[in-house]
Amino acid sequence: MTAAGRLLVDIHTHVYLPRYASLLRKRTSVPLIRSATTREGTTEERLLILDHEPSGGRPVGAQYWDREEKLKFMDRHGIDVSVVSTANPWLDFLPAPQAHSLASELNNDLEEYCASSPDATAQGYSIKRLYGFGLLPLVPEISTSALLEIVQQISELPHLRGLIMGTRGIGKGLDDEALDPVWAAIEKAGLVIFLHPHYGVDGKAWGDKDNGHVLPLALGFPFETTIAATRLILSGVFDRFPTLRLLLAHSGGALPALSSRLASCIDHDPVVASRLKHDARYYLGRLYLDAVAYGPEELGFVSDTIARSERYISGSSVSPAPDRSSGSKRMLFGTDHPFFPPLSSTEKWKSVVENLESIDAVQGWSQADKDGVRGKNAMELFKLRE
Ligand code: 5CU
Repeated sequence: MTAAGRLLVDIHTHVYLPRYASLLRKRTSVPLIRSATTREGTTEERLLILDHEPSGGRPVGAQYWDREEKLKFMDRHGIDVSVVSTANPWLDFLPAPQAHSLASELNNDLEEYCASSPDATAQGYSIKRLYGFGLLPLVPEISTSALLEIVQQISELPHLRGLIMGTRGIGKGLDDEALDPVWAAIEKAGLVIFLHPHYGVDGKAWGDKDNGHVLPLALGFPFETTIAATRLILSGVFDRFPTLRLLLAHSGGALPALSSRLASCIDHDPVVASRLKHDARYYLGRLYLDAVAYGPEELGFVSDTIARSERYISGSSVSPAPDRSSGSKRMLFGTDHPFFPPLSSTEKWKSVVENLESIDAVQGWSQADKDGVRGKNAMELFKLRE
């Protein structure tokens, strides 16, 4: 039996539920799944989700949709509990009525996927091995009432503890005032929003060289998250909804590194300077960030930028040195499974091992801080103690 404080919880792990995968198989434009013949003459399925996907898509298989494969992956890496989310591009490409009905069906599917999963063995706690983030039909022309209905649905499904969303909102991005009733409902329901990229940034920035997936994934994805989260901060969402819980993918992208520059640009802009209640750096301390950064120095730095937030409470006389340990409380382990599989067959995935080793090697994090990032923070954020 594992002590509950020592559970390993993966909060960044994806699935294409069977219903979603069947939809992708029927499509003729991206996103889609197609059958292809390999050089050996066998048939395989290939996934195309990104614009200009290199080499006709990537091979996909059961690890993308089969729950048994998720559990096997968890067992192989010692992961006790996963909070699973539908992978990008969610429902973004669908017309509003279809996005609405599919969101509802996929949320019920994910509830069943989690509710019927095995129990995790934790001393004194009764928990499942799988929990989930639901989906909202965030597409143009969707009505506010449809969005609120789905927030309500998610809040009533006992194994869904949040929702995943991309950066486009209902067409104008996440700083669109039309989303205020949605933020209010999510805040009231206590659901965690997992903000995840899909579109990257303008592909022209990547030049002509064939660098495969590297630039869009390493830079485009995190920059997209950086821009979306910054627009949310600038729109005053965290002043209007101070207890909204937002979890950023890939350790918040470049936001931690650029937050003081952002604060300075705001200070020098007469239009924006009076709009926010706090210095921009304050809002970093209101966020949750995954620990999918692949390096201990990055994790340590990110936790510093979270920790110093208290310095920037307007009118506060407190000016403590950043306490890396307190910053760690808002960081949570993730794997990005089933993405980033190893290129050759190995027992454990390098991408997972690197993130676990990084957590272990952060200077200034105590054993309790590391246990927090590995699982205890997730247990608290997602209220996994039933
Ligand atoms: O490799 C990729 O394309 C991806 C993706 O699409 N989504 C994700 O979460 N990670 C990697």
